[in-house]
Amino acid sequence: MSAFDVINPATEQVVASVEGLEVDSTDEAVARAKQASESWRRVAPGDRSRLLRRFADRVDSDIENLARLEVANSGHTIGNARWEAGNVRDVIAYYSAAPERLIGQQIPVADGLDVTFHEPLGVVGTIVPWNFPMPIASWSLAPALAAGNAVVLKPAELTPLTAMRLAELALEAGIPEHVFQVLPGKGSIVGQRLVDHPDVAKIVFTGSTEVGRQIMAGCAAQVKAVTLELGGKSANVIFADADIEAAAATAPYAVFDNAGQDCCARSRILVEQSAYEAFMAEFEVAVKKVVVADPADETSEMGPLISASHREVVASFLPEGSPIAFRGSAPEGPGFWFAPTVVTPESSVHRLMQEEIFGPIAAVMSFATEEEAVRLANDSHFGLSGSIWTRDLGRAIRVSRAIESGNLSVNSHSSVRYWTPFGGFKLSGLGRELGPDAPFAFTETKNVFFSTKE
Ligand code: TAP
Repeated sequence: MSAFDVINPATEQVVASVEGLEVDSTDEAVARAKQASESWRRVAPGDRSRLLRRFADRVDSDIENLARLEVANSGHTIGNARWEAGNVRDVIAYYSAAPERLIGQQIPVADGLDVTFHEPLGVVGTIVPWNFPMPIASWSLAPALAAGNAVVLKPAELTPLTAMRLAELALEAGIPEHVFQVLPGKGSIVGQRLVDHPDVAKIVFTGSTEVGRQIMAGCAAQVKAVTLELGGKSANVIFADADIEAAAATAPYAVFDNAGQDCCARSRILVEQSAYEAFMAEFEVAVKKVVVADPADETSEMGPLISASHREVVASFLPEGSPIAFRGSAPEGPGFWFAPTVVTPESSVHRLMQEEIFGPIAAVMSFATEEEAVRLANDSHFGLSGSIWTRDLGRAIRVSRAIESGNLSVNSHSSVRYWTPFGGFKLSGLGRELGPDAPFAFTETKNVFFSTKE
């Protein structure tokens, strides 16, 4: 074990010191999880449901504490952090109804009875990034537990604290020991070991496309199931017939929320030429109004970036001579602050239009026709999210069908809903999380034929 410091990104102060696992201790945790999974899968569906409901209740009574931990560890605004803790409660409550609904099929056959069972996989490994430590953890752990699996969760090294608290709450709720374990440590050690370990039956990974590729290759060696939630460079497409005032007022929050460290950030804003000037004028006012301040302050709308090194990466996207249109403000002094910034590159091949920045930089371009809007929106290796603003219903349907992306919203920037499926096209990922079918992704389908011949 080796200890590492957890830093508050708004103050640069040490918040806690955490013991990181090594390969041996990861193996021990997986062995405990494997043993625990044998009894957890046999817990009666109604009892598994009840335990998960109690877990959701424990999270509910700890929301303020979890939120404060996330503000200190991740620099999330207190308002966002409370929403995130509430999202964990709701996700666990939603999937607490799944154990009694893992319904198989009865398929007509001659001379017998044919039925399918949804068997748990055993041990599920989930690897979580630092940008939304709580919700992303719950999106896999809740349906995986509901389907009768044990879960080993590796939080990001920068943000382990809320996941560690969730494991305590699970125990307090009566979830048996070792059914849900949190394993802090390095991705290259703990994460890699979960990928390589033969007793981990599935990996759910959320993070960068680069690491996702390595994980998929590691899983391929063992023909291990894998779900990947990767990066994004989503388009916010605004047609001239839309409510331009509403589109401009909401666009900053669709990209600068969580300081732009959001895989669903609408970081490419495409505006129809005839509305471009009007939009930009209102957008500038809205961007300058974004309150970038101490995330613990109730009025704060945007906090700092996660780390000094990430701020350097974000800043590297704006060398001398960058096409900056305007910027908002950010506090000075300690903390990894970065002011919201709007750029207007001339071509969609510019790296500001192509690469995921994962920071508060929005790129705006204009288009002339619906066809060009769709072409520009699809001119990306990613396909995770996006928005379409128009009052023309036919256009809304045509464009939402034509954009290559897993999650779109029309005349809004809807965030992820736990009861609808979520995931990406192209380099944004593989598989889907959330929605009613998620627990089935943590099972193997078994088909059994019972002969009725005498
Ligand atoms: P990554 O560097 O990819 O890290 C994600 C997680 O993987 C961390 O827990 C990390 O551990 C671990 N990891 C790193 N190397 C590993 C390896 N070789 N084997 C196993 N695990 C390993 O991403 P990040 O910087 O934390 O997050 C930012 C990226 O994630 C962005 O590109 C963003 O778009 C993407 N993201 C996507 C989504 C969805 S839903 N599609 C959601 C959030 C983030 P350490 O902490 O030790 O590095």
